[in-house]
Amino acid sequence: MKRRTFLKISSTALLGSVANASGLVRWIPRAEAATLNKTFYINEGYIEQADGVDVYFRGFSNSSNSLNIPGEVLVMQVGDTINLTIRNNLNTQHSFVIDELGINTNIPSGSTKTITIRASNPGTHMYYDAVDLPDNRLVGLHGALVVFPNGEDTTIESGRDMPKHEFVWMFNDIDPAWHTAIQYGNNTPNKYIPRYFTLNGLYGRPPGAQGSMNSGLDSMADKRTAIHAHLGERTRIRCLNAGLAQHAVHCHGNHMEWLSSNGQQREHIWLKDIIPLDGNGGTMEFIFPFDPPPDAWPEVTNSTLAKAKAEGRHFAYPMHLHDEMTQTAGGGLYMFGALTDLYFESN
Ligand SMILES: [Cu+2]
Repeated sequence: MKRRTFLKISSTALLGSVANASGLVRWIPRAEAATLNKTFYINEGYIEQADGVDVYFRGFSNSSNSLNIPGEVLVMQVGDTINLTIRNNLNTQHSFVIDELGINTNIPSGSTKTITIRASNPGTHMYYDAVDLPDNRLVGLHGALVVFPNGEDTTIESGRDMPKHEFVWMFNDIDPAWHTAIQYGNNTPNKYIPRYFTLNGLYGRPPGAQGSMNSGLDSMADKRTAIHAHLGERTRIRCLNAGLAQHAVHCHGNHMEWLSSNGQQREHIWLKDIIPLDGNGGTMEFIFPFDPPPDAWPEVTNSTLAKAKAEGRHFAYPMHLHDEMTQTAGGGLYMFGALTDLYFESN
């Protein structure tokens, strides 16, 4: 039997291992379609959680000795082809699935498969392993595919101008007892009790919490998750939920422009302070406009932002979840869960 590749990822090592894993999406539109090549490795290992506990994960990773949770965001534009090669380093069978694109490929233990990805419409999709659904998706075998319009189209799906910044927020919830059962091939417990809630695999320990602002562990210190933008720099955030819990995504500072849920464009764009995100593979997209927050005092203007910067302060507003379970997280992790900050930057 093949030797298992087993990784122990500490919070410091994690920083390197998630370098391209999540968050900020950079994309320069092209007039010509392209063929892109990418390789993932299905690996397993332990990741230290915000409270110091090691939890077992599997991930679509960027090398044989890394563990990426979630997998790197795959980015393409309509007309492109991605040839994705996946090597399964584990002694269990896995798969690669994107429901909306009709992709479902089995990858037996120790084998390598190449999958061709093409998309005819812009959108946000989850890729995941559907073996023993939802088990392998929950233990980390998931990531996002972002499809942009072809390079000549400067509008987003709702007919608005392309935003200045693009981010992916991948949510997950983690019941360590389930992870352990899946690791050993045992039946999962009857009850699912998530103890950890993550955003792009990271925690939301706020500044001041013991050990916080570690960029390998805390989303607020991660520039691919916490959002930094100037006034007026409209930012699209594509939320995906690999976990089972439904969420209520709440932003401070500005109302959000609700673009879509589960791939369905909304006919009318509502301004909302809370938007639902379905569990079990749900998606939701919104624009955070980075307008001056109404009624804020001091007012948020380029001059108050410059003054704050000179004094070493910043204007940041939180995104957190308005669902009870993510706040209590099994009773022990209040507000260390899936939250991050939106920073208004000075020019
Ligand atoms: Cu709040």
